[in-house]
Amino acid sequence: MASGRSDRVPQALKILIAGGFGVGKTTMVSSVSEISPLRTEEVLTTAGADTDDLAGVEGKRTTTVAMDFGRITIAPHIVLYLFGTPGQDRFMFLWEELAAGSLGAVVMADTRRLADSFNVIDYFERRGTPFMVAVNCFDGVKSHTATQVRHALDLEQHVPVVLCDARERESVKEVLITLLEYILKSGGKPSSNGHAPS
Ligand SMILES: Nc1nc2c(ncn2[C@@H]2O[C@H](COP(=O)(O)OP(=O)(O)O)[C@@H](O)[C@H]2O)c(=O)[nH]1
Ligand SMILES: [Mg+2]
Repeated sequence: MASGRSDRVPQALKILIAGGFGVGKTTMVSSVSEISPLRTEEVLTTAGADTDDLAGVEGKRTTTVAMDFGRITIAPHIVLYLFGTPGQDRFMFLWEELAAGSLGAVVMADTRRLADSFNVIDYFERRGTPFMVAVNCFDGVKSHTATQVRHALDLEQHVPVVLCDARERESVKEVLITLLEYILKSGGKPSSNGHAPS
């Protein structure tokens, strides 16, 4: 019953927006947030040139060093707090703090650099956090189908895979609704390390 279902869901839900470097996480949080997104971007410097692979995102001038934060009211009684994670592996030590109390995660993927998603997917699988994959179609080019991406990433059948445009608010809302429905199906419990959503 719909009313019973909403009773079980906390009003403020913490969602992670994760994925490799330059995949569109900051863009996604910015395009959907009702508040000015908190960003912690730093200008990319030559010092990071060996570590930060810019192939495919040559126009990228900044990088997220701690997190992006945004908020969206997705239904009258459901507010999502979005936490974008830093993309580079060297910041993964921050993830446990970010993941605390989260209900689920969107793993963004770029089909030109799909291998960048493996670590992230592995992290959520090990943690038992419900996640979905959102393929950011740069410039609207749907070069692969969701089914192809599912196979390439070796995802289980129940993991939602959708194509999206991180710059489009409606597209991002669809992604978040897909994740929310998936979380509800999976039981909707906050991530396991004892922190409540804040
Ligand atoms: N053309 C195009 N550019 C995009 C799209 N999404 C992100 N970008 C650009 O790609 C770069 C990386 O995006 P960003 O959100 O910073 O990636 P992040 O490292 O995952 O936070 C930025 O220069 C964005 O403006 C898209 O859908 N199409
Ligand atoms: Mg970013």
